[in-house]
Amino acid sequence: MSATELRDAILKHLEYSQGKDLAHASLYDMRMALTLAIRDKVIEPWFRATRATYAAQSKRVYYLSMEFLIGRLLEDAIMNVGLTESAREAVLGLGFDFEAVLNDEPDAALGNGGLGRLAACFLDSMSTLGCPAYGYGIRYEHGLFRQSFGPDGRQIETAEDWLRQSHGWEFERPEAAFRIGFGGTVAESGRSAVWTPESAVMAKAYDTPIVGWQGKWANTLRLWGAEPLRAFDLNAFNKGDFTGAAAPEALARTISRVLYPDDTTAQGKELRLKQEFFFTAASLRDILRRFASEHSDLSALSSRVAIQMNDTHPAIAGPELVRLLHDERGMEFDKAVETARACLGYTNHTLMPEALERWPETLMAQVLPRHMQIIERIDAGHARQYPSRTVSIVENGEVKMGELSFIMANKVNGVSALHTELVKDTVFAELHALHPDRIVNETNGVTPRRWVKGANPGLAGLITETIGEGWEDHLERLVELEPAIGDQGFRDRFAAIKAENKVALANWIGTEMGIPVNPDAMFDVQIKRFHEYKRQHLNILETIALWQEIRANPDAGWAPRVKIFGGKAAPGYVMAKEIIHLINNVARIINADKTTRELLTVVYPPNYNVTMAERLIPASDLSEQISTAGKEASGTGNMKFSLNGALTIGTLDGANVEIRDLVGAENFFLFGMTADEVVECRKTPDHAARAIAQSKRLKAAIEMIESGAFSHGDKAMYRGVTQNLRTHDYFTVCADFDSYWDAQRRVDRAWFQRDDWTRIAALNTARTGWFSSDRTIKGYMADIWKVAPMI
Ligand code: OX2
Repeated sequence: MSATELRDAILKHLEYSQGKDLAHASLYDMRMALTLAIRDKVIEPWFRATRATYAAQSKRVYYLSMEFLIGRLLEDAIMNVGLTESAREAVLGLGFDFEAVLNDEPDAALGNGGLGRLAACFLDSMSTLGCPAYGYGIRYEHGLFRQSFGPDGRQIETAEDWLRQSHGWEFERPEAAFRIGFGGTVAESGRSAVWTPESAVMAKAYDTPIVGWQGKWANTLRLWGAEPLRAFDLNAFNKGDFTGAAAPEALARTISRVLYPDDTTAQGKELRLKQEFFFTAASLRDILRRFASEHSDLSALSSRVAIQMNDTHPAIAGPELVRLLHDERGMEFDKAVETARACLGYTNHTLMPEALERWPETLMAQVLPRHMQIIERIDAGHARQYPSRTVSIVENGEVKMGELSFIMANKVNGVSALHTELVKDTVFAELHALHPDRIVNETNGVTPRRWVKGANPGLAGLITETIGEGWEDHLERLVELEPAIGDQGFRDRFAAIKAENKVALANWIGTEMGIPVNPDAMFDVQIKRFHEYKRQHLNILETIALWQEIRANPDAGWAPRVKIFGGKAAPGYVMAKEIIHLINNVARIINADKTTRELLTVVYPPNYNVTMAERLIPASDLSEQISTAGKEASGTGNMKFSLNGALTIGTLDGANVEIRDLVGAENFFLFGMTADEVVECRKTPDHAARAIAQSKRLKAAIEMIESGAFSHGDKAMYRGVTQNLRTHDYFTVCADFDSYWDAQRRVDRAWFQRDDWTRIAALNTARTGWFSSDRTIKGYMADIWKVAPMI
């Protein structure tokens, strides 16, 4: 499509969809008109893909996820249909700033962090590979909260409202609606049972087409919105009870109102359980309806249907599918269990005990009485089959969703090599012994379209110039860059692109935050959710220690650094919020110190999201991946940094291990204990006190916080953090501190060998093509879903 044709299409939508002429069009009108013109281009591959899948009677993948952290769609879609240049020219020709139009799109934050962003990368890869697939989730009215910082540096949360303006991508599907019940009673009827729910809501579908690279294929992201069965109570209204009249509607809508802002702790909330059942049950009904439109024999279900449970959030899919097959379609119980299992896969994303969902049996029985019975029957069946087993799904009055998912899935996967081994050895050790072929590894990946081509057009251009076209969907081809890295000219270009990205980021930080940063300094970046295991406090302690040493010894050859933090803490996570507060106040004090200004700046832009990540990652020199070993299941940010030519300072945790193997140990700043050593260390009860006594720098940094230096003299302000470090320190910040400090000094030294730094940065890009989510999805297709690509 030429720029002129696209221009005409935009004008048509301005007029007929937005009801505006060009003279009166706002930025929003222009963005919507462009979105609709691009969406039109996506419809054709979308229909084609749907028809081809029906014609081939192909098996379909259903990716059930509570979270899809998609970010903005417009720029990505324009790129995937190959219209970036035409769109820029057309929009410019109509008198609008192209970047401003793209920036007008709200960031769809229907997820918390890695788990949700992984789901979004998977959608992109499934469409790119021609894997017939649906993403199923919840159409939250309010995505992840908006973060700001109060004048004192504390995190403030406000509601996010991405749907305030109409969402240009989605299609409302009033015909695809299912009634989803809760509570009530169960009556035995012959061999099965009849569940009569006490209340119900409607799940209504909203479809967003997701187009793959080069527009060859498009899949559907189907999100469910909750609606009342009846709009409102006219009788109550007529009696003057206006609030009462609207009550059923408000209650029903609550279910898809907000995304739980908690990344790694299970929410013991009835609403959360209802949300999980709501979207899972609606998706399963939709899946069975589609299957029934093509086939009549339900025992063939697993040859046509692969359902992936992204974490345990959709774990109720097991019992619900059994209920649909057994109670509602008369399949014999054991056969229903077998059939369901043959369809289901389960991805585990964490080993942290507090993140493994458990529901009180009483709550489960109250919200989903029939499912509770089915769960008990599945549990009993498993016990009968494996009489020696000691694990069970229901234990101490709780339903353990991890065990339920494991037992109801035919494949269980971890998300990095190390994590998968730990899954086998720890949380699911006994189940693994009983089912030795069930656990497989599928190391995470990221989509190179968004994270290299879109976010870093300069680097993408250099790659194409060097190795030719076609690397975007064959990222393993990045190894072809390696011979070029020996050329001074190539390295200079590589360095110049990084420098340009850094200038752009420095300007943005200057405008947004009013903090001047030196673009020639090392950009040292830690962006991710705030959690003690991710150890942002290790980073800020090292920052304080560094600041002190620079002051004491300003001419010791320090590498100038800009420390950049980004990320949100769950609103109820007190310790993580205290760490955020501390970082902001350390930044305030350090940035005000004229004597160190040239060497150290700390910036923490608020409201980190996908769009901000796209800005920060291409401009980063150093990637901080410093979690306590054994705690970060994989990480995916770590992959984005490496691909964009940042060097990593990190522990042997999650996918860091694989990154280090690929880029070479000599090109990775490793520090800290291994997962096994961490376990050993914890056996010494005073490991933290000992580490503090042995490290004068750590001791001084903690004491400085305790002195009130960052809290206007208030010595008690950060006691939560410091006392925890001194006494408990479960995440072994203290024990790893000196090793981290030493690694940072190795980073300093490396920084001064700038050409060699660039060489290593380029090697990071060249050697990490394996982390494309295309590779990950091919793994799922072959090992778990048994689905062949359609293109
Ligand atoms: C995250 C994990 O913490 C992270 O390590 C991983 O890369 C990501 O999932 C994708 O697999 N919630 N978020 C995660 O786990 C849970 C639970």
